[in-house]
Amino acid sequence: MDTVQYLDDAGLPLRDLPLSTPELLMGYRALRRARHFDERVIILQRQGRLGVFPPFRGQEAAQVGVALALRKSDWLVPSYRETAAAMTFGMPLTNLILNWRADPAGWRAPDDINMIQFYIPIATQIPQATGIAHAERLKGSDNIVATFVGDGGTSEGDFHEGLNFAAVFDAPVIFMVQNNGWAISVPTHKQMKVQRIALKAQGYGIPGVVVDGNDLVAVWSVAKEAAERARRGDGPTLIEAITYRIAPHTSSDDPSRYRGEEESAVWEKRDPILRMRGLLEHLKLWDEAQDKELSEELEGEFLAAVEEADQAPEPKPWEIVEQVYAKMGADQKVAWEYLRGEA
Ligand SMILES: Cc1ncc(C[n+]2csc(CCOP(=O)(O)OP(=O)(O)O)c2C)c(N)n1
Repeated sequence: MDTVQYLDDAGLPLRDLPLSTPELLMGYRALRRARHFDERVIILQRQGRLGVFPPFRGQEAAQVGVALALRKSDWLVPSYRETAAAMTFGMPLTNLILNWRADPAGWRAPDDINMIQFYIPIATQIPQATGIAHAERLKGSDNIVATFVGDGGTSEGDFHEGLNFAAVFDAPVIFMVQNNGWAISVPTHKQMKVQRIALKAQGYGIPGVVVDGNDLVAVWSVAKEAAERARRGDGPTLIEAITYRIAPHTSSDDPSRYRGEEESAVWEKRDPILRMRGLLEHLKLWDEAQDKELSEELEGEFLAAVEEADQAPEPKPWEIVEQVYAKMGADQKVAWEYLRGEA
């Protein structure tokens, strides 16, 4: 299968670009904003001011490109690594910080943002994304759903069920697989026989596309096509973004236990942000002064979000079960009363 790519490793265009100048600039800002957040929250985590965090360094383009292809009324159904997609889709940074502090106040998206909370049990988001998409279709809307899963997640039964149902019912979903080479310590080739995850699409009778996941122009354009297809009622698309998890699996992981440094050094050279910056500089759209100004702006935004999160009231233990169902079920109520000390 061919890999869709627009930029070489230095960011020089390999062919005509399908994006406008304002889009290129917006894309670069979104990448930098995501990287800034990722770098800064790791420091908070090391200071004991954040819980376990799953970093996404190196995967910004694969996430941002999909989020930018969505409309405000669409849905984002992310897995735990998709903080970059969430913030680009509009999730406030304060919520994200509270979320990774395990504060339920950060779990729920504001009412005008159709994002479901980060899914931790692998691939459970897939059938749910399909269900939301199917429901939107039954309601007669043309809203679509974008969901994410890792290479490891594609080995789960939920992945199969969700894709099959979506294919059969033409559910408007973008299934974005970030093939980042590793499922914690298990390399992709040790857990599947197919050469390309996008080939799995054939088993469901839907299009499968392979894209250079570190090339924002490529990811965004492929996601736009998949979004248009879903919106006009032609069903789901499976996208495999070839990328790499430069960072540890989470803030608690030590990748030197299972992989060599040479591997990530190769991928550092394919950094999605440096490539996009290379492109903007080549097109004379960006310079050092603008970059410095952007860094200052991002730091200001980040510090304001931290301050707001720091002022949030201490979460109460029983809040942890309050958002499971809109109307509390019997088991949920028992847990809630127990945690409130009323049992
Ligand atoms: C159902 C389930 N089984 C096991 C785990 C433990 N677990 C957390 S992350 C992970 C690996 C996932 O790898 P991948 O899907 O490739 O995503 P990545 O972390 O690389 O983004 C596992 C097995 C879990 N969270 N849920």
